[in-house]
This record gives sequence, structure tokens and C-alpha cells, in this order.
Amino acid sequence: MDDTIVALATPLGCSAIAKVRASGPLCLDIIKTAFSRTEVEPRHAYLDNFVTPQNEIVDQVIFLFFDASHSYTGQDSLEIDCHGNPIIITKITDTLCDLGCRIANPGEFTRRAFLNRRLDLCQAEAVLDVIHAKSERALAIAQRQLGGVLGHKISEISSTLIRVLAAIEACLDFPDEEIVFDQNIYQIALKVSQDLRRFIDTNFYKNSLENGINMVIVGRPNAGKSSLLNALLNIDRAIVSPEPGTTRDFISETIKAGPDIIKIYDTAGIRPPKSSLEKIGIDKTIELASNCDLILLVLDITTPDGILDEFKQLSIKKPSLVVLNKIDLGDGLAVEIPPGIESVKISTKTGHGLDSLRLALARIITEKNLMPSEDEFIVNSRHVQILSKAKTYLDLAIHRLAQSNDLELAASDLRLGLETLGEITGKYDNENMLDELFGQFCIGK
Ligand SMILES: Nc1nc2c(ncn2[C@@H]2O[C@H](COP(=O)(O)OP(=O)(O)O)[C@@H](O)[C@H]2O)c(=O)[nH]1
Ligand SMILES: [Mg+2]
Repeated sequence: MDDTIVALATPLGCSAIAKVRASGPLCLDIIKTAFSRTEVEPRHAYLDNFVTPQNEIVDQVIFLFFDASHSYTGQDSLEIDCHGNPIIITKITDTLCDLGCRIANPGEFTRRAFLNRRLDLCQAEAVLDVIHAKSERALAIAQRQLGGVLGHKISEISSTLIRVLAAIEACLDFPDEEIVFDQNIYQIALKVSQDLRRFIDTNFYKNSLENGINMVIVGRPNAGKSSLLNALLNIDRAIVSPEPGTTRDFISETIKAGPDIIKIYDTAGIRPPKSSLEKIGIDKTIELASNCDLILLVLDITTPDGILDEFKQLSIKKPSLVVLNKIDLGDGLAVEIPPGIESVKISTKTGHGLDSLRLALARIITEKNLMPSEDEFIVNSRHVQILSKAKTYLDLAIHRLAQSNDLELAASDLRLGLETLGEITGKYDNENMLDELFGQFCIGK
């Protein structure tokens, strides 16, 4: 951490403003050379020319100096906001490198922030989640995690386990005084084990939170599935044709639904296949529908060919919604819809009912718990590994307390469990793990 790192913090390309950031002991020297200032007030915005040691004025910029105690990285830092021209950006970073800086590795600014205890490891991970969140819900959860919610939960659990350990050790330290092992302590340990299980289970949502809810549109050929995809997207994405069996391969696109995103799959219509190619498409439809989070069955209200048998089977296992399409052609059809399944009448042609459909989707997402609530936290796969390991130690300790009352070994397992938990926030960090974690960042973060 002794060297000074530099990187562009904004995307490379032409933009109104670009931010070049440096962190490390050379920042004040750079200010002296590039801006001819010997005195600089921390966190004060200066409008000044950036000048190379060869006296070339590169750009008029705004720069800020952050002293170590008030910076993101916990080191002296410098931010230079220049005009967003790649020529200017390169000249500034090259000059900083000439002055002794080196280009930062991916995630190195955040890594320094972690090593200087400005963030715990969960918060560092959350920086990445905040940057990449694709939905409002994912963003809200990532921002809570950046605020330290997971670290806080883990420290609560650790404190409880320390209390349990202390109680066990008291029995061990004073064997003659007949301190009776408190059964409450056993119950507390059990409760912590349940909490760990709950934490681990939140990982269930990680994928849908990151990539959206997978929703598959199924139905007979010509029901209007591709038209519905286009209507929800507001663009002509899929081919729409009166000729049945047009869509053979599936198409997927993402739409926004309230605070969430839904990845919609438009599929080949289900009917007895007329060619081997169509059969492949239909098999794919069934496979997609079996693995998705939500099924939308589109029925053409003018052709009463009932609910697909395949849909009936799938809808038992999956949240589903029936869409009665083409109501611009009359809504006289009485379609028998399986009990408990909601239906919405729409016309992709006139747009009628599309808002109700969007609302119904948002409601199903909430009612069927397809997404975590925004005040939840979600653990990632690294956390799952650590939590599972910690839980194994804890359960072993609980088992020993219950079965053999072997307090010595129970205490040792608890200690191992506690130590393992520390890896979540990074108390027992190791270099390889940090390389892997921060390697996922872009340069400049
Ligand atoms: N009148 C009417 N026609 C529709 C509606 N939705 C789709 N269609 C027509 O139905 C035919 C089949 O539509 P398409 O989206 O290709 O159906 P898919 O095979 O289920 O994907 C096309 O001719 C569409 O123009 C609708 O709401 N009203
Ligand atoms: Mg189609």
C-alpha cells in the first residue's frame, strides 16, 4: 500500500466530465507539481489547470484532495475531474505515472479501503452490488448492505456465541464450585443455529435479484405470445405472424415491473409438432416452463381450445397467470380456468388490459414471495460457504452439549465457529481470497 495508485473512475469514452482518482502517499507531491500549490485545503474543490512537468497545460480541471482520515481508501487521495476526452484522460494518467504512480489493479481502491478498515468485507462486496444492481429492489438491498447490515448481524451473532462460550468456560474453570450448566445457554445456541440457517437461505434469492424473475410465455400457436412480448417491451422484438408455428427458438428480453425486472421468454407454441424442428422448439418450451419462476399462459379468446394439459401440470408447481388475449374481437368466450389461477383480459392489438397485467405480475411477485423484501439482506456464495462451515461447528458444539456434556470439546468447536464467522466481515482474511474478491471489480473501483 506504499505506492500511489491511479485510475479512471468513470467509464472511458467521450463524456462531459471524467474523474481520475489517485490514492497513496504521493498525492500532495502531485498537487505541488501539477497545480503548483504547496498548500491545499482538504475536501475543497479547486478550479485549476493541470500542467505537466514539461509545462504543457493538459486541461482546466477541478481537483479535490482528501486527507487519509477522510478518504474512501483511508489514504491521502486525489480526485481530478477533467473534460471527458480520452486524450486528456490518458495525458493526466500518464503524467501521474511519470510522477511515480502506477495504474491500479481491479478493485484496488476498495481493497485499500478494506485493509484500512474503512469498510468490512461484506461492505466491499456491496460496493460491487450497488454498481451492478439492475433493479430498484436489488439496489435498495445492496445499499443496505453497503451500510453494513450484514456485518452488524454477524457481530450480533458472534456476541451471542461469545456469551455461550463464556458460560461454558465458567463451568470448565470452576469445576469444583458446581456451576450447573444453564439450559438457557443451550437454547440460545440452538437459536443462533436457526439464525444461521435463515441467513444461508436468503441466498435462494440471489439469482433472481441479480438477473430478474424468469417468466415464460406459453400457449398454443397464434394465441398472441410474441405480440404480448412486443407489447410489454413496447418494441417489435419478436416476429408476429398469422401463420401458426412462427416462433421456434425462444427469445428473451427484460422488462421492468415495479421495483423488479422480469426476464420474459417468448416460446414456440405448444401443439402436436408438424416438423422435427418444431418439436425441438416445443420441447424447449416445456423445459423452460419447468425451470422458470412464473408462467404466463396466453389463450386466444376467439379459439376455445381450452387450457393446455401441460400448463395444468406446471401451474400446480409454479406461480401462474392466464392471459385471455384478443378481447378486441369480443369477450364472449367462457374459458374454464383452473381454480386459484388468476386471469387477465387483454388485447395486444389495442393495448387494453396491459396495465392490469403489469399490476397482476407485480402482485404475484409479492404474494408468492418471488423476491425478498427490500428490508432484507441477501448473502452471496462466499457467505454461504462460511456460514455453513460455522453452522457445522456450532451444531457439533450443540450436539456435544446435549449428548455427552463434553464441555471442553464443545468450547473448542464454538471457538472454531466464531473464528469462521469472522471470515465474513474479513477479520481472518487471506490474500488469495482477497485477490479473487477484488478481482471481480473494474479498474478504478
Ligand atoms: N385482433 C387481434 N389479433 C391479435 C392480437 N394479438 C395477436 N394477434 C394476431 O394473432 C396472430 C398471431 O400472433 P403472434 O403474436 O405471432 O402469436 P404467437 O404464435 O402466439 O406468438 C397475428 O396475426 C397477430 O397479429 C390481439 O390482441 N387482437
Ligand atoms: Mg410467436
